[in-house]
This record gives sequence, structure tokens and C-alpha cells, in this order.
Amino acid sequence: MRSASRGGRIARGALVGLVAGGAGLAVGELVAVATGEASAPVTAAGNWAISITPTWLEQFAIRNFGSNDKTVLLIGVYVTLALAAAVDGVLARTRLTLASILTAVVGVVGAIAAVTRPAADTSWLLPSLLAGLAAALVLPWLTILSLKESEPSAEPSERRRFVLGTLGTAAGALVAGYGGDAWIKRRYDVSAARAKVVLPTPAKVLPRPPASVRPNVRGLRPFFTPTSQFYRVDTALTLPRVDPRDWKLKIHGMVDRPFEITFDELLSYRFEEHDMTLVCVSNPVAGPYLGNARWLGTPLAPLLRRAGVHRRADMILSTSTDGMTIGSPVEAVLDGRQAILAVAMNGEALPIKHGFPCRMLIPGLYGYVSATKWVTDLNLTTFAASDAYWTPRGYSPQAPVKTSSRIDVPASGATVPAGTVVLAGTAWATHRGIAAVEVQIDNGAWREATLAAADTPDTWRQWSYRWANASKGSHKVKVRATDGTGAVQTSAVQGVVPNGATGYHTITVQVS
Ligand SMILES: Nc1nc2c(c(=O)[nH]1)N[C@H]1C(S)=C(S)[C@@H](COP(=O)(O)O)O[C@H]1N2
Ligand SMILES: [Mo]
Repeated sequence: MRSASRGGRIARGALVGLVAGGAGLAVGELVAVATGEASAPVTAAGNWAISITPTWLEQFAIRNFGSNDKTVLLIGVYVTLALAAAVDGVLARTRLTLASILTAVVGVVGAIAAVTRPAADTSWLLPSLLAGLAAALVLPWLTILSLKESEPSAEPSERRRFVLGTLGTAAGALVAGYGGDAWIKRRYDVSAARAKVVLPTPAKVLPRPPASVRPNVRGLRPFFTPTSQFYRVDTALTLPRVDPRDWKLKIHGMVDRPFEITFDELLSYRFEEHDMTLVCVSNPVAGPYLGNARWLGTPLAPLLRRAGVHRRADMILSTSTDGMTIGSPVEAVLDGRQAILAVAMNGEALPIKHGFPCRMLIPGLYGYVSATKWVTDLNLTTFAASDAYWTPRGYSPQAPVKTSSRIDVPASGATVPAGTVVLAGTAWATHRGIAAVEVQIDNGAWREATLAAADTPDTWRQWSYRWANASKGSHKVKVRATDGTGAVQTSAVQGVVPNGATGYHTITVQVS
């Protein structure tokens, strides 16, 4: 028999490396059935990667991949691991001990990545450690089988052993990996618990806003964003699954009377419905990262009063089960606005991805400083003493929503027939409200648009404008809003970092 060619040896080494790595990941997944989804090696590594992602890369990802950014990241983690495993497998043919040690080291690094996640406990070390150990055992075993099989004097039985060993391990890894994943999904599933939640009856039932909150213009978005279309922005690679029976909210820090409440206690409080538009700081001019919903929540202010917040405490540092930290001004909760702990959105218990069973909402502030999903801890502290997650990453500690406006109809670049062209869109300056919207055509005078009825100052306001005698050709249309305090939206162009993009949305329209 011929000995394997150089290419054949590399291919066998890479294959053995991949199978060993896959076996390791499968073992990690099975261990994570006990220790929790986010402790699984790939998830932990991905969450660690998110935590060290520089702000420019985070911005690039959100711009280019939007809500698919997490899939892109996971693919990145898998590709990196696969390359490393393949190279290690080739190395193993000449430096077996070294390659096996390197495999174990990758496991140790994964374990450190896992245990340093803010929500981790020491058990999170186990999946990656055992994954590394399994891979470091499979690698030498298959490598030795493969070296024997590649020798010129190899017996058919040695070939068979290599083929069966490799295929058998690969098949076992696939079954264990996918099985473990499915088992995790089932074990930690909270959709049944969510379906069982009986929503509290609001003390104040809000009437539906009048139909006139939305101009009757074809193609304009609905006033309330359907929950299925509501944007999602968070750092959670796997969704936190919080069983309401285990949920507790702790209020502590600079308070006289720290306390803890269960979900049932929370539901026994006074609940109110409130219409509010949630805006992400990462929303570029005219971007999609905002949505409007009817929320059901209990006011946060009475809970703070019950705790007795110290006069010097100016920040609520809220933490979610996945370790996100968000810093909000105490003043914004106590100044009379409807800051709430929400349990429902658009008439349904909060969807898991929007924070089930409970999230915080403060009108007028960007989500990253107010809208903690899966919230379980409110620590009263000071902006001077505490940094929330996004602060060291370049975002402002405090961030009211900036006055913004958007043209939704027609779409930029669209061709419309000459004559009267109907323009329509949305404007928001949450909590300050919108007092006026103006449009400008081809650097002409700013002309007042027709505002739809206002719902609350905390919601966006839709608008329309009849552009009479639009002449043939290409035109530029701009929009700007004035908020409830009389301040006109700034034309200064600024990016998302550090506290929200500004500038006017401008579109081109072809009139034919
Ligand atoms: N636990 C947690 N809460 C979070 C975040 C997060 O990453 N983790 N992101 C915040 C940001 S930046 C925004 S804009 C809103 C988005 O809420 P949504 O996904 O329900 O639209 O949630 C906020 N709450
Ligand atoms: Mo955000």
C-alpha cells in the first residue's frame, strides 16, 4: 500500500481535528443542560466576544446586520473554532502532546470566558473545561489511528478502525450536540409559564387613541408597532429565560429600607396602561430602531418611595438576569412621568425577547439608559460612583431622546406621478412631545406639515403634507420637527455615539 500523500495527511489531520473539536463541543452542550444555556462553550465565547467588541465594530454590526448581528457573530465563533481545530489536528500528526495540550488550553480559555460573564457562577467553568478535556482525549486517539492507517504497511483492519472511529465519533458528536441543544431549549423553556401569566387589570383603563393619530396615507406605518415587528436590541446571544416563579426584584443600595418582591407581589400592585415609543440610541437618522406600543406596568416611583431613596443617590443602576447594567437618573423616575415596571406589551405578556417577565421603561430616555429587560435588581447609587455597561464603551451616562423626524412615504428614490404628492412620516421627541413638523422641498421655504392627533407626549407623532403642483424631475425633500418645548430639531449632523444621531432626514423623489 502507498503511504498517504502530503495533501492526504493534511486532510486527515484537519478531519481528525474537526471531529475532536466537535466531540468537545457536544460534551460541552450536554454539560450545559445542567449548568444553563449561556454556559455552553460557543455561547459563552460569543457573549465574551460581545463584551469586548469595540464600539466602532458594534456600530458596524448593527448597521450592516441589524437584528442578524447575533447570527453573524455565532458563525464567526464557529468558523474560528473550526479553523483552530483543523490546524491543531494537522499539528497533532507531528507534535501530538503539544497539540493535545493546546486543545485543553482552548477549553480552559473558554471556561474563563464563561465564568467571567457577569451572570455566571462557578459551575459555568464546567462545560468548556469538560469540552476541552474530551477534545484533548479524542484528538490523540484518532490521530494515532490515523497515523497507523497512513503507513504503507497498514492493514485493512487498521483502515477500518480509523474510518469507524472517526465516523462514529462524528456521528455521536452530532447526536449529542443537537440533542443537548434541544434538551436545553426544553428544560429552560418558559413559554408555558408565559402563557399562564394572568395580566393584572389596570386601575386606569386607557381608551384606544382616536383613529386620527394616524394620517390616512397608504404605506405609512401603523401608529402602534405590531409586537412581531418591534425592533430588538440587546447583547444577549441566547435569550434569558426567566420563570416568573423564580423572578424577584431587589431594591437596595442607598436606601433606608431595602426590600425584595416576587412576581405575584408585583402583580398585586396598581397597574396602568401607558402608550410609549421606545427609541434606541443606535438608531441612525431615519433608522428603524424604534417602536411604539401600549405597555402595562406598575409605576416605579412608589417602589422607590417605599425603599426610601437617600438624597445623594442620583442613579438607579438596574441589572438584568444576563448581567446587563443600565444607569437611569432617579430624578426621571420621581419627576412625575410614567416610569414603569412593565409586564405586558400590546395586550400580551412581554415576549421573551422584549424582557419577560418584567422590564423597566422610562419615557423620554434612550433604551440603553432606561429600558432594562429581564430586570431583577435596582441598586440606588450615584453617577459618580457607578458606570453602567455602555459608559466605558463610549456612550454618555445620561441620554434623553433627541428630537427626530422621518419621511416614510414616499420611499427615498421612489418615482411618483406629477401633481399633488402626499408626503407622510413620523416625528418623536419622547416625553417632550411634538409641536410641529415642517418639510422643505429643494431648499425652498420650510412649510408646516399637518400633524396627526397626539396620543401622549411619550409617543411619536405622525404627520402628512400635501405637496401641490410637484413638477417633473428629481427633487430633494427634507423634514424637521419642533418639540413640545419649542426647540427645533438640530440640522447638525452627528453619529450615534455618544448619545444619539442628529441631522435631517433627506430623500430624493423622482416626479414623472
Ligand atoms: N437586559 C438588557 N436590557 C436591555 C438591553 C440589553 O442589551 N440587555 N438593551 C437596551 C437597549 S440598547 C434598548 S434600545 C432596548 C430595546 O428594547 P427592545 O429590544 O424590547 O426593543 O432595551 C434595552 N434593555
Ligand atoms: Mo439601544
